[in-house]
Amino acid sequence: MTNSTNFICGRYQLDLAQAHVMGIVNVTPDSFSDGGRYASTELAVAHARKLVTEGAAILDIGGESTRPNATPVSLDEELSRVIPVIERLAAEVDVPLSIDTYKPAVMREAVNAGAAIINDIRALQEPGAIDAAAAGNAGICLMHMQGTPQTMQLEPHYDDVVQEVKRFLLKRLQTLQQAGIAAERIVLDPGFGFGKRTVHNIALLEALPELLSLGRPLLVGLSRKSILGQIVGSDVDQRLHASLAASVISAMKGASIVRVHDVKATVDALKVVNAVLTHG
Ligand code: 7PJ
Repeated sequence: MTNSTNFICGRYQLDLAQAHVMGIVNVTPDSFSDGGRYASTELAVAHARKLVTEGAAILDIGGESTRPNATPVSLDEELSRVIPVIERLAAEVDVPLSIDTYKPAVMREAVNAGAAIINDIRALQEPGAIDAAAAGNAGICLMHMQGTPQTMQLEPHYDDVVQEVKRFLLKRLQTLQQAGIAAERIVLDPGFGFGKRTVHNIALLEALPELLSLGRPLLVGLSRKSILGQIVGSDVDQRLHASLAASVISAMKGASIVRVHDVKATVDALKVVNAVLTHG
């Protein structure tokens, strides 16, 4: 059965007719503690548990920051950050775990450790990434980015941002299907803030219904991003209300998964959206 709202991810199947919350779990060394790897694993696992009790339908686990100008992390370092967290969570929570990586080796090990979704800001364009993702039955998020995290915000340029993002996502969707990956394993993401100016981000947010015409559910990540800071004029730790507005707009315009830091508040906001969208 092909159904544009069914999302197969590992042993899970999500019905994305309604909007779901993906909670962000960053596994980065705790700069305020000298407890090392054990401490950062414990912190991430505890945070992830809290997000599940707050209603996260998916947890997105990442070991390398992809913010503009972030320092790249080695393969070994990334593995040693994320794999222990995935192993622990796979044994104790009952929501799909997503691995936020573009490295094929991390994809493979994360899936072996229990990850059910591969969330790739490079849309499986690294050599070997398609094979790594195709191997199991993990769900896949394909995201659009112009440039690389190191350079993407220097001079983003588009003639028609919506059509260019749409064409890119369609091409990647087709390439994956040609590699034998079922469409039901794939969700699409316009990649807010990844090589985009404010006007581009706003145009894409407005045009989510157009991207939905690609036939797959949409994932949106706007939580605490600098585009919101530019609109509201607030620092990154003061963007909750702007982030909630962005999640509500995204869901009203058809996004199925919103990737956020503030799970409890977003779950409540989306309950209101879902009540309206399913009315009558
Ligand atoms: C996104 C992501 C996003 C997807 C990050 C941040 C930057 N994955 N990983 N979509 N953003 N799929 O959270 O500020 O927008 S990291």
